[in-house]
Amino acid sequence: MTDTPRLLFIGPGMPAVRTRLAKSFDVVDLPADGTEAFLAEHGAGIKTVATFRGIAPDVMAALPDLKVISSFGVGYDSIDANEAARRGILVGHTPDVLNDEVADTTIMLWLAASKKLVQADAWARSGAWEREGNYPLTKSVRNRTVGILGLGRIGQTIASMAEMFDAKVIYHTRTEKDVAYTYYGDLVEMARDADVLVVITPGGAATQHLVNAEVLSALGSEGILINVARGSVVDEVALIAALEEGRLGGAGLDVFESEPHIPDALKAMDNVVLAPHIGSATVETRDAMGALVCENLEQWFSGGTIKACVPECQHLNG
Ligand code: NAP
Ligand code: 8YV
Repeated sequence: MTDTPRLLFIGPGMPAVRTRLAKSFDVVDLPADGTEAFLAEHGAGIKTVATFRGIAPDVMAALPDLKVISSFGVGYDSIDANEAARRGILVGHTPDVLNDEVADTTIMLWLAASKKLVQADAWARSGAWEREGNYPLTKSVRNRTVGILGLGRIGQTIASMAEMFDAKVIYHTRTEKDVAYTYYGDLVEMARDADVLVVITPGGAATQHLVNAEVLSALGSEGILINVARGSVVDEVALIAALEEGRLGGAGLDVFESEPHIPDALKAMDNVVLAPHIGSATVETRDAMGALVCENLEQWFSGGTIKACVPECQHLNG
């Protein structure tokens, strides 16, 4: 018998996080198979969850004593935060510590897509330089209009970095922000004026297919789409059609609708740069995210509040 609260660890996750949590919590792992039977036996009494892949509604429902969920990642579209709030459960996430990393990845994708780094690399490796001569010229990234869909923590970091490339930054969000950039209340109008469209909103129902065929056509045959948000925000079928038909110039994609599946059509295109959801994926940033997962739970253990709470549950946080 122990006084330490029982914690359900939903992985696979970082071993260092599990080890640190085991110092304060009685950690049990959610098994990959036999989940239902496991929860029927152990669900009652579990007060805390640390998760690296959200929490399914049936798992949350099978935890009647749950008080806090600490999630790895800033995006929490795989957690029903409204249901958690209704049940008085705090949901923690990992904002801010990854802003620079995700912005760096965004700029990398933009530069790679515009300056055709991947294709030029293939040209160099294949011997085409010797056989066929210099790689064709690309378009400069300087003095472009960069439209940012979602000007939050990460979007604002991307905006600052884009300014270093002499970009004119414009943005679309539901509510106008107190910033010097030009606000567009209409996404299609913004896409029409942008050379590059960066998508960095949350995922989930509210942003499902916000970037549709109309937005992509407005961005245009010279335009570049960069998606570092969630695959669900962009209509992937419409994206493939726009690229195939030349209505969109190119794309840099870190996220996809059915990860880890990437449609073969995208893989076959030479005007697309693909990344396997690596926006925050460096040792340093993942360590910082893992530490915040622990801090959220440790703070709750000592005082009943968490350090980084999602807005839906903020009213429950002390
Ligand atoms: P944030 O600070 O909450 O910013 C979200 C921004 O999106 C806000 O400006 C918000 O403004 C806007 N927004 C929300 N719903 C919208 C809608 N329906 N239409 C237009 N704009 C909308 O979040 P963040 O920390 O910057 O993170 C953003 C997202 O990036 C995460 O939720 C996650 O999905 C994604 N992400 C991806 C990676 C990766 O590895 N690729 C890494 C980290 C994060 P309004 O509320 O005014 O609309
Ligand atoms: C992580 C992310 O790759 O923070 C987010 O929302 O998408 C990324 O930082 C993801 O959370 C890991 O599961």
